[in-house]
Amino acid sequence: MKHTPRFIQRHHSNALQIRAELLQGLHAPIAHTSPKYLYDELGSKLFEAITCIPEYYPTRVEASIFRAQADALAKLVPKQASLIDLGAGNCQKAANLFAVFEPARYVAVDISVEFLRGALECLQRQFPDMDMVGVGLDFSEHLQLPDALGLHPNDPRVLFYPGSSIGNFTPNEALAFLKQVHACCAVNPEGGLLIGVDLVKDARVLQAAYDDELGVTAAFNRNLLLHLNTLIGSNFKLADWAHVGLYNTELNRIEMHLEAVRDVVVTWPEGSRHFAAGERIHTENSYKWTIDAFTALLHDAGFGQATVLTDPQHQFAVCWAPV
Ligand code: AVJ
Repeated sequence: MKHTPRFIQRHHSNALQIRAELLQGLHAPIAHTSPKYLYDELGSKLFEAITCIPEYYPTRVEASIFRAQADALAKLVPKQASLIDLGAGNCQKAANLFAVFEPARYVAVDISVEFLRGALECLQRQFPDMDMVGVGLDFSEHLQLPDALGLHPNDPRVLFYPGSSIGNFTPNEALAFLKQVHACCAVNPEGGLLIGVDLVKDARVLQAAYDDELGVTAAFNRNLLLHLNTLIGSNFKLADWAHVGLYNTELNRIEMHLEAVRDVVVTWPEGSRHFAAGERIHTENSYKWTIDAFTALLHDAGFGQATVLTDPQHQFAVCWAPV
């Protein structure tokens, strides 16, 4: 049977809520924005470019683990499952695993549904027999898959959360999120979670990965200002802001900030804010985990004994956590 992809758009927050959330963050003593706003159309493309730069090892190392451990993964992950890809982006990581997992259905979930559309249509042409659904959904607060998906409770569910996106959550938020993921795949005892996580390592390696020489990460971060100008009608000027990517060794996290290079006043329809030279907007955290802390987290979220696959240098880990 030849399939065409279906698309479902969930609007969790309307323009007014987004505006209120952003303004609240911009007015806070330490201004901050949610990392999800890094991903407008250009932001998603810039992130794709990041995955190609020499210093950004996570994507490459994770792919090498998937390649080297394909046989082990084929034994762990159930076949004919619904493969639910959280933050699918260009869908390439999941597509590379289709031959290993033989999913009956592919559900691509991403906040940027427009980015998903092209990727999924292209993929459907390569795999005409697979049922494919694209879901535009912000699952960062609540993971609630729409009923319209028509997922059968009897089909095993494999949730796929690669790339160390889990690092955007604080450890407490990560626990709450993984509990929801567990509830989602626990409908069938064969289900589970396949997740990628970036590991604690030499600060210089981490720092370089988030402050690359070519300046792609800087462009990705600074593009947020252009997105904000569109979203709230502000007048951020790129020339006033510099990218900061640093490793916070106490909290085991990369932090991205935008730093005012001079005194600036930014205005938008409802108000304005003064930023002194050197003042920052905190735009992202990317937590790094140890294997022990992460397997404990999976256990606390309700999963069974996890299998951890890693690269020879222990830079990155891929974990299969059965329900
Ligand atoms: C998409 C959240 C996994 O934290 O490494 C890359 C985002 N930010 N460079 C990461 C990101 C700056 C990325 N995640």
